[in-house]
Amino acid sequence: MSNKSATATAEKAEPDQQPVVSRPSDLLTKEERFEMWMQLYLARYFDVRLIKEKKRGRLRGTLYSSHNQEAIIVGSLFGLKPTDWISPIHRDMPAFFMKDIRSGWENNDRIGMSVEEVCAQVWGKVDSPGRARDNWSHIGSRSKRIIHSTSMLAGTIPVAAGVAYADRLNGGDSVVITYNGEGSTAQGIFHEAINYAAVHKLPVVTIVENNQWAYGTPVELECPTPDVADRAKGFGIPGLVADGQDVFDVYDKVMQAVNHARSGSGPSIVECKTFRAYGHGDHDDDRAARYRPEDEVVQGRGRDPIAVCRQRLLELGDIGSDFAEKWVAEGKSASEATNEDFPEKVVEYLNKGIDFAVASALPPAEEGGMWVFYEGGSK
Ligand SMILES: Cc1ncc(C[n+]2csc(CCOP(=O)(O)OP(=O)(O)O)c2C)c(N)n1
Ligand SMILES: [Mg+2]
Repeated sequence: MSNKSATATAEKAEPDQQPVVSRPSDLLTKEERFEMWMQLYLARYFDVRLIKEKKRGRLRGTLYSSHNQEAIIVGSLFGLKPTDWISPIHRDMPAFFMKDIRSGWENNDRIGMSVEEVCAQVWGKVDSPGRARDNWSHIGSRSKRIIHSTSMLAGTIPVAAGVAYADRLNGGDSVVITYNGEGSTAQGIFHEAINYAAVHKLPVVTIVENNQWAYGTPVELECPTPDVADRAKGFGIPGLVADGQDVFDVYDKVMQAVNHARSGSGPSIVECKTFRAYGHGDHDDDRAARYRPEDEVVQGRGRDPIAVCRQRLLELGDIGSDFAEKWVAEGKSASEATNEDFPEKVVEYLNKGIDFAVASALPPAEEGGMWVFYEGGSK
């Protein structure tokens, strides 16, 4: 796993040569790096706040926490073109509203869902994309270029291959990013779909969020090779390993894969090594505390992506020491963290989404039987 510093490694250049830049993140500006840090807080706050809302009794349904895995969401989305496609899963709920957020948090024209829509989905309200048919990630949007999420592990990779193929036939240059837990990688469809993408050199980047646990199964009972990314060798495609706690390392590895895909060279697997902070869902938290050794959990939560990013910004001189004690959200569970641990902008942004969701109505009961079968028209 690469933990090298982000200092530019420009090789000694002849006067008439451009310096060789080895990492895409070396080209990020100070403002962009700071924006990535803010986005980490936003993803974390979404999680913290929803857990609080549920504890307060204002929210029902199962939550699938992305706590400790935010660098994967932010680092993978940050370098995409607005027109690229993504297929998030249960663990990536913030990705639905953070896709293309770089075009402006308040930009209504960006090609990603709004925080209001996503909160309405979580609350199961009429203004949600799923109109209360589900309260979590089973949503998508063709216009926002988000492939509908499914519960079938690895089930979106073949869809991603199809979307990529169609886009290529239509003369597009889109890349499709699929997100999967390491628990997806022993599924037959994982292999079939990546094989298909490799044979046809389709621009599909398969991200594996290796958080060490698939429900109650540890990764060593899921995958026999040291790195899940080793599976790429069988398809003749690149298999990259990123430090999933380091947003800049994730960005680097995903951008390498994205550039490879966009240039017509085909798919890649990017394994992001991380650790699942809680149970599979909050219904599993008590059990997870028993099937996972305590020291492993403490260690796994020990490198918080928010702190890793802050440290990097301090080293680079992007922020001063006054920021060292500001917004200390890292290492805090949802019950420990307060609004003061987060930038005001983040709290306000999410408040708008939650206020919208709470105020939104439940759908009329008559809708219950609708849209189960095809009723004509197209969407
Ligand atoms: C095809 C398929 N088989 C089994 C399941 C049941 N299932 C739901 S979650 C899960 C484990 C997922 O592990 P991982 O992908 O690592 O996700 P994480 O728990 O880390 O979010 C399983 C086996 C499923 N959803 N789909
Ligand atoms: Mg897992």
